[in-house]
Amino acid sequence: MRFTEKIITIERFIFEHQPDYARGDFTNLLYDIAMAAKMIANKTTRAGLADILGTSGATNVQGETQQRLDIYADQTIFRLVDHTGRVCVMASEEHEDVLEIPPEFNKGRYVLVYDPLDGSSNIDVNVSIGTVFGIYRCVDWANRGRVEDCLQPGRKLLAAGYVLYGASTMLVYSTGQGVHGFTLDPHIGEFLLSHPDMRFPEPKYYSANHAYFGRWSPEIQEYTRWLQGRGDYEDAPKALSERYIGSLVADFHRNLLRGGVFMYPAEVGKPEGKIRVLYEAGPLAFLAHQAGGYASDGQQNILDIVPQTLHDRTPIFIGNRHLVQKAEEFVAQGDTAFQ
Ligand code: AHM
Ligand code: MG
Repeated sequence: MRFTEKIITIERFIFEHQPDYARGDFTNLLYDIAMAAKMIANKTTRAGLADILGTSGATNVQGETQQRLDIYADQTIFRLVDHTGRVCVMASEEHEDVLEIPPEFNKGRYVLVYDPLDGSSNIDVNVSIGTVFGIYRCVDWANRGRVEDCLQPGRKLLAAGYVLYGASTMLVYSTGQGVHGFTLDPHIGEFLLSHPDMRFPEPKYYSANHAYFGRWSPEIQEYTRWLQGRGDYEDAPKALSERYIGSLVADFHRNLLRGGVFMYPAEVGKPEGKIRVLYEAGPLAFLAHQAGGYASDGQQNILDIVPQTLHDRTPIFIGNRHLVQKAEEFVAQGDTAFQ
């Protein structure tokens, strides 16, 4: 009997597929993120027990203080990485300023940006949520550890990925050599390669919060009709079905597996949209590109946006390349001040 399906742990995969420039630090930083993912997953699966064991900030029956999950996720990532000598600075969506490396620890060459737990409206209702991360190299070794190290365009990312806390926990990442997905086996505590070389297939879905339809520009409204296969368009796609979770990681992940486009466009009075350039749009744009897709703010490639501040936002269209390019065509027909 011959077993053909290999079982490949994330550790082995990262080690065997590390980019040429990667020395131990880069590879170990990815391990650290995988470890953080396991620790956060361990809490998210118990989230519903908070009411029984004690609510946030309260002391539970075991005498432990319950923490909000997003704060736990934020601190877990920081505490796993700050003392390793691998990064010189971090930035988290949860903090206004950069997270400096404590003076007693060495500063490495890498920069970690992350959204510890995205999809805040879904945290307390047992709906999928996610962690998003990106890794850059510092811009100036001699002065490493400044905000400038974080304010780099997505095009400069060395690696990016996300963790999806869903029916199972998945870690999906890329170091610029394709996108690879791993599923956590909770019984042995290992991420195992389950989705090698992920590419957007022919699209099935589009994802948008239709409650905002009235706040979108006429061109974006028309774009949604195009996605639905309505109107008189020769190049209309096969009518797409709508799916929207309200957790960017989960919406992106589904569209990556099934094909489709996610959009959170500009709105009247909210031209910047909602999604953060540094912690959400940039890393996911990097993954989309690696999976044969594309991400745009409606006018330019998200990967070209240089964030001016840590918390800049951007409109976003992300998914199958031709669907995103079509969004750009519609946007170009309108008033560019209002996409
Ligand atoms: P958050 O960072 O406060 O969690 O917000 C980001 C989330 C995304 O995950 C999701 O795509 C979007 O907000 C949903 O927003 P809305 O509820 O306006 O549709
Ligand atoms: Mg977020």
